[in-house]
Amino acid sequence: MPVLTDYQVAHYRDHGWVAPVDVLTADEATALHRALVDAEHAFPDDLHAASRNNTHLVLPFLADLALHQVILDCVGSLVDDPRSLLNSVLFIKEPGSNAYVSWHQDSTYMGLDSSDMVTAWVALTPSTSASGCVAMVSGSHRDGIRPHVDMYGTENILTRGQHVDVDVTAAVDIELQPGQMSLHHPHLVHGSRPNRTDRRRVGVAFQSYIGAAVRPGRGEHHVLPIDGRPVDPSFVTVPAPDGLCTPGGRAVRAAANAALSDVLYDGADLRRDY
Ligand SMILES: O=C(O)CCC(=O)C(=O)O
Repeated sequence: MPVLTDYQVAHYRDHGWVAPVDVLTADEATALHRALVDAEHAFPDDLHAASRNNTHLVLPFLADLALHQVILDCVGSLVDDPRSLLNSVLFIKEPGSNAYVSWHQDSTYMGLDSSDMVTAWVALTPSTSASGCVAMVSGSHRDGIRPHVDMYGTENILTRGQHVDVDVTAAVDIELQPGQMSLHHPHLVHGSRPNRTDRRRVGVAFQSYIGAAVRPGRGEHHVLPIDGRPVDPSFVTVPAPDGLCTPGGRAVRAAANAALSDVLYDGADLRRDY
């Protein structure tokens, strides 16, 4: 039975997002966050503020989350024949940090030929208005990709600090408890504000699950197959990690991140480390 109700699917089509969806129990999410913190301490060179892309390729517990059946079932209701996961990003805002994410549309720089994809953002700690949850501009996915300006900015944790100028007064704060997720369309304008609480705000964005008909528009894309079915050979398929930050996993992640950086920073004046 599909996890998303017809109402939720209709909400996604209409608004460009749907939330909250329960994926893990609060205890499971808290245990995952603890495992993440342990890994951050054990592997500081692999996991730090400028190294948060594609951690599911070196952390088996995040690969397991990426392939969680509830997430895959939801994705299957929103994407035509999903076959693979493109990337992941750990979006972490430390307590009281000014880190924010400028208003943007995900697929602007993703280098794919189609928007048949969806991002799943899973909260590992409370993501609230006070802690700088993701805010979505409902319905903004309907008019295609708008012009973006690269702003960078030291507190902006988005790669190019890309920014789109839209009226965000009606943006909806997507509050999530640990273990809940939101799903958003690649054309949806969204962003997030600083964390004004004394707790870490941690979310992992699986960005994005892509349909079987999607093809690279430019660059090389490394994808994790999600259910064993074939992925088009125009993509480079990568394995889930066989242990925590193993040499093999590190090599796979490094290649995926290098390719991702080439795609995301195509035509940019400045390339950041992430
Ligand atoms: O986590 C955030 O604050 C922003 C997330 C985001 O931009 C995304 O998932 O596409």
